[in-house]
Amino acid sequence: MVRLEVEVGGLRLRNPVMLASGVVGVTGKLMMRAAEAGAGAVVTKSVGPERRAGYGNPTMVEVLPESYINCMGLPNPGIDEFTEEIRVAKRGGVPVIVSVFGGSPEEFAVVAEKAEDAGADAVELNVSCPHTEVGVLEREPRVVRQVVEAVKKRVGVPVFVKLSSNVTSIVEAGRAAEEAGADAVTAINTVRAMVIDVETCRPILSNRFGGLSGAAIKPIAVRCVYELYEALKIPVIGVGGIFSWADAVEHILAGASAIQVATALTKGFSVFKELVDGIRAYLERKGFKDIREVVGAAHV
Ligand code: RRO
Repeated sequence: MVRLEVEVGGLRLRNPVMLASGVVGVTGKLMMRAAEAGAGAVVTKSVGPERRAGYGNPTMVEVLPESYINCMGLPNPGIDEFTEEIRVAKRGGVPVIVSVFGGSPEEFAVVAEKAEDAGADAVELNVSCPHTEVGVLEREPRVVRQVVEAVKKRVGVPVFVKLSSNVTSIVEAGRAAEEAGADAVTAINTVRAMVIDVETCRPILSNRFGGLSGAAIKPIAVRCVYELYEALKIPVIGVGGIFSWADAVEHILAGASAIQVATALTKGFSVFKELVDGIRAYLERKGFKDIREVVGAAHV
């Protein structure tokens, strides 16, 4: 039997396939469904201090096969109302990681503390939304450091930091997170992008800019995971363009201790079992006993 259990930044997972932050993480019931379908952990949609409506439609468009640009605009009910969804999600029986954002380090810390009080097993700091005023500020390594320091002072659960590729050096942001005490980094958030309608001659999305996710960003994500694995001591969680077991294995070979899926959920919840079974079959075929043997194996 191949061992698929992993430990990521102090969190034990029955398998390395997590639900990424995104539209499925808006309700506790949907997160329970992901857990029942085989996810090793679930991450909520990002939640902030106050209710936010998000942007008007259109907020999502398919631009290439299995690739979308979204500009949801951080819609969320605010952490006080969201605590009920966290409690429901916990019934799924796998770790619940609450994705947190705020307009300042202090706001991040307040939201993270409330998430922990509601039962979050870890928090993932969203310092990387590609198309909001919040994200633009926080991508700077200096601000990443301030946000992580503020949150680490306030919570006892593991702190993950979700990074952006929309920077000169993702490694600099990763180093800032690590030095400030982050327990793991997640790479990557969506890639800042745009699509224009040639008939109306206008950008299609209401916010003009959005974040590209899915198959089109996998090579960017794998590159980022590889660079972070090489530079950091803390674990890297890989996300970006994972639809098949081979996509997942590519991230793991680049250095991901666990992986996340979001866009692949457009194919249904069966993706969790397919990925777990596929990773297991790959390890067996290659003669490995433990998934940890292949984490970062692409590095010489
Ligand atoms: O809500 C969004 O528009 C959004 C967020 Br917070 C994010 O981190 N990444 C993304 O692609 N969309």
